[in-house]
Amino acid sequence: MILSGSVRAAARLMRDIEDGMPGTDVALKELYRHTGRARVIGITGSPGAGKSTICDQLIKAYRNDGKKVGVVAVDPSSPYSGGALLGDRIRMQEHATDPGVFIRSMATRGNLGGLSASTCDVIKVMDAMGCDMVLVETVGVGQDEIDIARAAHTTIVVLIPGMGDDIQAIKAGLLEVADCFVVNKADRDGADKVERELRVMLDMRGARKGEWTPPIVRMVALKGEGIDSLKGAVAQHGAFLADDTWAGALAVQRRKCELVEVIRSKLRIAVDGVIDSYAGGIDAISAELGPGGRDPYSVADELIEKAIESLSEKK
Ligand SMILES: Nc1nc2c(ncn2[C@@H]2O[C@H](COP(=O)(O)OP(=O)(O)OP(=O)(O)O)[C@@H](O)[C@H]2O)c(=O)[nH]1
Ligand SMILES: [Mg+2]
Repeated sequence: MILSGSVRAAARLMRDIEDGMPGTDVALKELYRHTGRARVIGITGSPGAGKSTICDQLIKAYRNDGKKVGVVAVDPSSPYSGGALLGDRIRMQEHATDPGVFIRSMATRGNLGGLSASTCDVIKVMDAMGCDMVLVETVGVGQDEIDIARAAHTTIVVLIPGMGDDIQAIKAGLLEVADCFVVNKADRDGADKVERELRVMLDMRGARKGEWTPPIVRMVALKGEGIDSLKGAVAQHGAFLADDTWAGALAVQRRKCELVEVIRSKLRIAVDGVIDSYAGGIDAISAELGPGGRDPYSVADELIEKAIESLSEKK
């Protein structure tokens, strides 16, 4: 159904993945063979940096090329109803009626197996649906977001002027996952300074031979300025990834992350299931713990053992 382009079937599966419904595995196993065509582009950066505005510009640019575009907006904190867009994404809604654009929002709600695992699954569905490009917007704060960035082929890190010392903290975590930097809001003072600081950091790291050096693209996303350079940088990185000397190793690296995610997610769901089957759940189990009672190590062993039993029963 999804392979033949049924948007409703795909939307339902993506909602089930978000809600952590059992049984999505069956569909994903089927779909997997049909994935691998889409280019996945992560867009990350601090809140309000202009990620959605950049996404919007990229959607326009790729649609002009006749490409099908999927967008996954990952919002780690604010709760909102499934499929609904955050206020700031109203701009993207102009694409909502375009049959070549699919937009999904992911919230932590219901993501039993972890946000990054379910985001990866949603990306796969969009890939199998025939999306040429999948844009994934995340707020670059936590480990989840960094894991999601790793799942992308190309990760764009968005910085803005006036971040002060924050830039150091943000860059430290994101430098290693960045394939391209955007200095957005270049219409404001301080864009030069951010760019200079970035160059110093990149120079300090030093380019190892044959390694990719992330380009720095200046943008005024609100006006669409710099979008062609960004598109060019993404295309260049794509060509680099396709280079024989790197393609194999990078693909294995990405698949390794993927496998670890799936293992973690399955275990987490299984253990949660076992805990839920106890009357009183985790609180009741924890109440038995303490120096005079049971120790957490044995209890954890017991829960994990039961979880593994439940997994083999499911087969
Ligand atoms: N001056 C200026 N403002 C911009 C530019 N790009 C985006 N903005 C504004 O910055 C604000 C935040 O933009 P968004 O695209 O929503 O930023 P975001 O990173 O997606 O924000 P969150 O998803 O909330 O983290 C909006 O008011 C935009 O209009 C720019 O190039 N220059
Ligand atoms: Mg946004």
